[in-house]
Amino acid sequence: MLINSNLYNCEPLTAPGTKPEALSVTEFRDSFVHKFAAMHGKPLSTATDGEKFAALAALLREIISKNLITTRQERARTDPKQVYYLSIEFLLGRLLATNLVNLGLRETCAEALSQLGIQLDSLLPEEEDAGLGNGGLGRLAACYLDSMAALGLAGHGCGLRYRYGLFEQKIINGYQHEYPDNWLQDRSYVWEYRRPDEQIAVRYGGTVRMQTNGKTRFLHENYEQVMAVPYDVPVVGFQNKIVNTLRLWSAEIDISHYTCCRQGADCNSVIDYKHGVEALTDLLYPDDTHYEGQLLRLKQQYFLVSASLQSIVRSFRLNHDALRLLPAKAAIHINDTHPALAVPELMRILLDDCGLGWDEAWPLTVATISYTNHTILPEALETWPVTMVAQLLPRIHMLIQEINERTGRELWHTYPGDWDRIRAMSIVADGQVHMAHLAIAGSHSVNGVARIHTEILKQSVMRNFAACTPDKFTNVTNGITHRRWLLTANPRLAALINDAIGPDWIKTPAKLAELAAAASDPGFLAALAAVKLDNKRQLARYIKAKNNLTVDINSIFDSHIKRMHAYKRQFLNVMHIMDLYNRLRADPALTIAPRTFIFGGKAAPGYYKAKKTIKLINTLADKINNDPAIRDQLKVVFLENYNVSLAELIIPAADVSEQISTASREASGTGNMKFMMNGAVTIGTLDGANIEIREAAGADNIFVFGLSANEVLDYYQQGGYNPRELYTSDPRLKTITDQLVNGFFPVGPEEFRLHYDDLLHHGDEYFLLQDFAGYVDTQNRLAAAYCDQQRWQRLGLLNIAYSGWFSSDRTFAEYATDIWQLTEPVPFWNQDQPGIYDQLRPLARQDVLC
Ligand code: 26V
Repeated sequence: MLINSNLYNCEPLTAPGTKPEALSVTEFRDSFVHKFAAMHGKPLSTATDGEKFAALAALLREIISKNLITTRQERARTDPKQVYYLSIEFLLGRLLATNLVNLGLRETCAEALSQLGIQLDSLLPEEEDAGLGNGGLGRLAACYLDSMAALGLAGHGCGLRYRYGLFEQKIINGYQHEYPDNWLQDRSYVWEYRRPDEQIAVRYGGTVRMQTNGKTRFLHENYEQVMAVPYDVPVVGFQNKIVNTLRLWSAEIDISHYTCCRQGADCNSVIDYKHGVEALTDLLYPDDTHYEGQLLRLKQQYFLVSASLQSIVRSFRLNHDALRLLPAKAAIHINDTHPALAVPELMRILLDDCGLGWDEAWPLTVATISYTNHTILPEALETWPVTMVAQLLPRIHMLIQEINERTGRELWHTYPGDWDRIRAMSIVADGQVHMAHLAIAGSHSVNGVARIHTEILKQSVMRNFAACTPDKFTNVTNGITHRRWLLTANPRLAALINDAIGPDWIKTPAKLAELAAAASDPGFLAALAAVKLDNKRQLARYIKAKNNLTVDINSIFDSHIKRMHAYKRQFLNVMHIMDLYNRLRADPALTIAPRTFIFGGKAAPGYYKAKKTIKLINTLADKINNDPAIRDQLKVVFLENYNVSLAELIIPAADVSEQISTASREASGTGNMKFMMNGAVTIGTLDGANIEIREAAGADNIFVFGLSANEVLDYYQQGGYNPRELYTSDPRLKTITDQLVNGFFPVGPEEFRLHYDDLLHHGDEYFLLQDFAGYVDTQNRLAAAYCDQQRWQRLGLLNIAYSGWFSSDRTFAEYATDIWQLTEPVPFWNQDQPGIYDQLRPLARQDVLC
């Protein structure tokens, strides 16, 4: 096999049949120079990187704008069914590189800039990450936008334009400190289009009066009105000239209300009103211990839902007279329960604004809305106090009560006399509105995000609903966009793959499977190793710059990057590192496969234990990194402010992907898929999508350990777990656990007392002591595999080869055909190559929980 020795100067990554923008290098360069001069009025030679970035983004925006207009014109002509993906979070990250790739202009741009003495790579970090999400749920939404545009579907995101995204994390003395993420820098976002002419009024508070003259009507009066102004962020399709939009709503004052001040009204109340309105979309809520009682969060949810649905129905009515066509022309998808008020809001619009009767409106609502659940963690299942809903949203409250009564009556018919079951399925119970129950009642489809997750939903938290309406429940295993996570984030690997199998995989990621043939090609495996080493070198430079730590690029880069949470078990990883360290200290002659353990992740500001885990990792890092006795065989790194851009740097450089959640707790995980696609080998539990990764990659190509989901659930239900017994019987565990409080760490005995107590006195809820031995054994097996480099590279290669099924193009095609029933063909899915993904589909097994 011929390997392109200069991986940077490969041919443009253009798939046959696709249409990159027709712009030569010279044209691009001249347009950039022109744009720069017009924008900044100064010589390019005196420009800052920030100014060059602004000009480049503006130039791309022009190209994107043209495509946006033609996409809209084409859609107006063909009137396809529209998908609206409602999500309180969209974790976009940066858009410059991905827009260049999707336009087919990355190489053209890099060459044009280099002719001007500018490095494209040095401009990319000038863009602020759009961090409008907490983690997996928000990033998933962003991946889906990319796939919808790539597949040419008329799909739009609907979200909120938070002025501050997820907080910026700084590590000071080992502790997390939170700072506001001022991503807009008090300017406008380079990619967005503000559309004040399409603003929508959203109403809060007030009273509802029933009017009966002939027909019963409900009049909402004395409300406070807030204007929702849309900002459209273009979503560029992959070399297909399609541009969809992510519509982000921003809260602004209703100017008619505001002018009262000048006319002598109570100025204080007007100022309060202004501040209240501006606060509405100021801040993204971090996943905190619970949201209950946080009025502003409920206001945000309704703001998103009301603005989006009014705008959807308005644009539907511009083109269609018959409301009965709504489900045929619009699919409204709610990403978790945060937008579940879409159910009563659509009812409100259909009943109060459009004049339909209940029996017409309800079937239309259910046929239009679908819902994805993303967690079974009880503390994350949303409820809202009925009194709060009634006060803030009086008409919505009436509708929720009505939906509750009617669904209750139907259940009574199905299960006469079974009050316990009916109460358990109630939307309103114990003074709370249960958002998941509302979402299930008002949707025609409910799905989990990995096979095991859907099964657990059907057997536990949603079992009554699944028994009652089994056809509503379905699984769609998550996916990630290979265009961002492989093609854009790992250009060296993408180039190597192109050399080996050509570029068709970019359009049809299932074709990555053709790479498997190279598993016995030592030349290819060596080239793969060289790419990984280059990526590791790049990450090592970053670690040196940020943490002032030198790491060995030939050591195993073992990465654990995700939100900090007890169920994700960063602490189990720490326990293994402590054990390795203890072994090295006990035997000064011991030589191990050198390892660099890389952590990254934010803890919710109110999540005390997760913040202590960050301190624990950093304290351990200080101890190990400064201990000459271990001869640089171990390094521990915590990289601050984990975000999408940092993930794009870490994942291509990782050898090992840590996916070690307590089985049954991680709904799917998506980081696991990104690592797999970049050739990192997973060490993980049989949880979430790890199960399907194992099936796709082959059981020999992933390292699995730990309790099964069934075993965990049995322990939760029946008890019988005895962590103290493990502590006394395994000397390694006794040592590590005691070290948390016995002065081993130079921080005082109370610093990690909570970790100690949770293991020994609070039942070890996440089964760390139980899974420890299996984890250590599996880490040892993994290290042995790494030492056989040929074998290791083969493992990495097979992971890449079988990762195509986890492309969000596959996921989206499943949503499009099974849930939204889009009539338009989904390219590359059910048309070009029927069955190509089916060949890769992880085996459908009955014993999913075993
Ligand atoms: C929210 C909260 C809020 C209250 C405190 C604890 C807590 C814990 C977790 C969450 C997140 C809930 C929703 C979520 O982000 N789920 C994630 O969705 C991903 C995309 O489907 C999936 O890959 C992750 O496994 C799942 O945790």
